[in-house]
Amino acid sequence: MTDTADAVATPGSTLGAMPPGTRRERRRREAAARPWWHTAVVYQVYPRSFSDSNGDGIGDIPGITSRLDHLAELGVDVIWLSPVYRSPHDDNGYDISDYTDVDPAFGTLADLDHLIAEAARRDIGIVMDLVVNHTSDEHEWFRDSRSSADSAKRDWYWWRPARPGTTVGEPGAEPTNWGSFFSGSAWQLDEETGEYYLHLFSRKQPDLNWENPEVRGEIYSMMRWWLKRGIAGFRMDVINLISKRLGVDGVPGSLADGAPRADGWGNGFPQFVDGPRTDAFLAEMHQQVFDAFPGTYLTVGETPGVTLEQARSYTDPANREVDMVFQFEHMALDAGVGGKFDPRPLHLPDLKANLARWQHGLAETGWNALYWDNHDQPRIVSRWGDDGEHRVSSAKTLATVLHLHRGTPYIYQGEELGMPNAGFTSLAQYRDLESLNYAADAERLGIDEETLLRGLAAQSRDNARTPVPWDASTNAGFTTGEPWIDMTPGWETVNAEAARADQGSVFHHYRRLVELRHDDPVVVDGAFELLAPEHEQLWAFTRTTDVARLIVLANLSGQELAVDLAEIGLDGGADLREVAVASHAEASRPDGEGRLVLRPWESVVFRRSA
Ligand code: TEU
Ligand code: CA
Repeated sequence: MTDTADAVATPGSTLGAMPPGTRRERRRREAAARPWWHTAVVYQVYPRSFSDSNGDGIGDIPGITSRLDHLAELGVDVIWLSPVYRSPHDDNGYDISDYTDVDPAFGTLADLDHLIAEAARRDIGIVMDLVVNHTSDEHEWFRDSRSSADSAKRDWYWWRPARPGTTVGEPGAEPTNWGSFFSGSAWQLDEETGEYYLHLFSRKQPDLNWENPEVRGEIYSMMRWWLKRGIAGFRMDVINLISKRLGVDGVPGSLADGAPRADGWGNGFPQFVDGPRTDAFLAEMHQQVFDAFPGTYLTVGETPGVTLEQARSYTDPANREVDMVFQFEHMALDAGVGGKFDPRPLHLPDLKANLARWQHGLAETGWNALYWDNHDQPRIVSRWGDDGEHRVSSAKTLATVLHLHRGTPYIYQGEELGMPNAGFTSLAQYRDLESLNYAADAERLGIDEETLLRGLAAQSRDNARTPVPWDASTNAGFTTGEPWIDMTPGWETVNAEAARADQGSVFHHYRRLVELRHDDPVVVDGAFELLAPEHEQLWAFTRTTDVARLIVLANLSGQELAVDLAEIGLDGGADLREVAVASHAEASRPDGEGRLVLRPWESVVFRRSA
């Protein structure tokens, strides 16, 4: 695929020079001081479930464009668009068969250009999802690669013969014992050529071989092609899995087995997470794609299993790799011995300690990406909040503590409405490949139906993938057809129209948090300090610059909580008066003795000059 690099357009540039005073013009001013994405807030759209414009029950790009005013009112700066590329949708688009075309289910390239232009008119950039650890098995590259062992593209993927001393196709003949992320082996036998190909995710998602420079070259030119269309950057799918550890047993190109997992397959993480050439590949990508446009684009790597040290290396501006990464340590804090579908209660001090460690770990070098929700995680208000009596205040308080941490916050569609989990009660309601594969494996693992349904109800990715409720009309205005997946109950009252009309709603709380990040440098730059780390209900921390200090006090329980401010290291607590943002209309304030009583799930952020 050839391209002329110099023709790259400035993100959303169809509108030419920016009128003074626009957010982007302010960003240009601030860019001198810091990268624009330090003050940005990103909103993730999962196209399949956002808004359907043609009544086929599947969300699409014109549907997204029709809802841009909702995002403009929320004040977000960037939309992260989950994949809309041509795809057989085995994994809802994370299995791409053509990187430079839009899937008809979502619309056309012209629809996407229109979305980019309409978003730019509202000062919103579009970040695309880059899924290049693997392609679809229906991508022409893989069709060519599997066509014969002598294919010129054979080495574009990971092909291996059966394990020595075994019979092809027999259990145990897989080249390594690695298990896939989606249950079962990570290897699939190709009957035609009698060899196995690697797929860390589904069989229809064969891994690309990044060791091959031709593969990397094709990917970089594809990325430059998208930059020309005026996008604002990339979210990079499982980007720390692209370098596999080779020859650990001294045999060139060999791949080593992993220690047994709960499901009996091997844990290959040590062989493909943060592999030996990941930094080099990311640096080469930056040099080939972004170097010519310093400070223009936002790049965020999705990096399951990443360590803090490795994240600091990936996000160190001096290394010119990526701007930030999504870490997953906090997302595993409620996983039991049986894994994610064996949930256990969260111990709040663990969560506070984890985020604090990443705050301090990337304080000098690197930058955090902050999130509770995305299309792979259950909804936070049900997971670690209270989606019953205290749904609104717990959603607000969870938003406050996340958005007041240092880093770039990500809001997932519906999170700004305080949407709860899907509440599915039967297996038939689930659509997600990971959940269905796990369910299919449950019997072998001795998991009974009731335990399975409980685990899925708590942790399935489908909890995040039900349609966004826009109003109280049929199917909450998501579609005039039959939704591809069931609606989350309660949409008659929990919907965007109702939330925008109610100043006390979760929506307007998120709008205020976005505003605070845009207007108050302490939110962006303030040094982070956790208070009362062992407290099991209170989440308290400060953000301090030489100008001012923000004091965040949040009650993450359904009971009233009395806090002695001096006891948690807040001297002069009694004079905390100025409230920057609060979960309740009438924010609780300290009494004369510096004692503060917080209502269930109440949070208050005080501001005082340094
Ligand atoms: O997710 C990678 C990833 O880490 C998740 O699969 C995660 O392990 C799992 O969902 C948690 O249970 C990315 C995409 O975000 C996901 O939607 C894709 O399915 C996956 O990569 C493969 O592209
Ligand atoms: Ca549609």
